[in-house]
Amino acid sequence: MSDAAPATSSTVAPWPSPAPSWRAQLDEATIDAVVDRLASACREHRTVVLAGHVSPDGDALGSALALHLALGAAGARTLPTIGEEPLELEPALALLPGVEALVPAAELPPAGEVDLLVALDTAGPGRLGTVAGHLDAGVPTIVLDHHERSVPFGELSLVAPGAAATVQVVALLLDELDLPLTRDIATCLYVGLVTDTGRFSYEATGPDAHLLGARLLAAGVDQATWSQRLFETRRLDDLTLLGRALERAGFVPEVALVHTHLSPEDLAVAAEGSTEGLIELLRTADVAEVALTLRPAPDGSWRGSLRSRGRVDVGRVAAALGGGGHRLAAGFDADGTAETVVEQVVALLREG
Ligand SMILES: [Mn+2]
Repeated sequence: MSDAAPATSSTVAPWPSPAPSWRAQLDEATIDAVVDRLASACREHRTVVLAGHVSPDGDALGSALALHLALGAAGARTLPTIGEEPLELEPALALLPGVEALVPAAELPPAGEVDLLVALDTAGPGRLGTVAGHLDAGVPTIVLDHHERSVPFGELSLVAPGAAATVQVVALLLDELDLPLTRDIATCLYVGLVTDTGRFSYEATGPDAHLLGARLLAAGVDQATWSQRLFETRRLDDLTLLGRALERAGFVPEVALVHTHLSPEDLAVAAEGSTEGLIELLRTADVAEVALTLRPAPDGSWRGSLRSRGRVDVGRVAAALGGGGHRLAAGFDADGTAETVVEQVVALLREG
């Protein structure tokens, strides 16, 4: 048998190593510099603002709170924050350990009294919301992120587009800092990991993401409770809206488009309802290559959302309608009746 032969059940092959492949995307000297900076912030009891992006998700908030709990216990004066007011957290995220320590951005100390700003899961300075004022005022800034199209900013930047979540970068640093992984810290990291990987299902979810998940479970994360809170709980109004939208779903076979819209009356009936997840649900239709939802905006126009299963570039369609996004997920605003907007989308899909 030659060396090049693939492993079969009769050959003895080593198990693949789950080391994070994305670590190669980071500059080792910058990792060392960030670790040094965070270690001295703890040693010297420095004031460190930890800011996730506005409209925070599990990854942004989990990253900020994990660092708050870990660096705070090690001596730093940590101020976790989100640069928007009023800050409305998803109900599950409002239960994260350390969430009570969140500081309203308006109550942060002035820039002159902040030693370090850590920007988390923020693809650009704009995602910091009002906390960007501290960046502009020259507070030394560390950026930890995993967004593909991150705008480089800050003095030290660790951006790993290959990582599935920013919490993976945070976990790497906590490891390098040799800080203990408490159950609370593990819970914050786990919530970021499980939400940004779509429960370990998205393409960017590598073996190392599973390994980190295993380490977090070993630290005592109550995964069943968090899974219920994050993925198995919806407001009744949300379900009412989803029901109405699904009942109205239409199909255009020629371009494999499944589409639906909500009316202002629907939104009035379920005033607290969110259509979060509707578009992904629509895309699960076996006949769908592309899914489209239209939601009425307060000014009488439509907010359109598009999703593709992979073959069709919906970013192109949204751009042609004056919107934006990327290949698999995009959005646009449009005027007219729902029917005419659907017709425009169909015409653009036909061109592609
Ligand atoms: Mn993220």
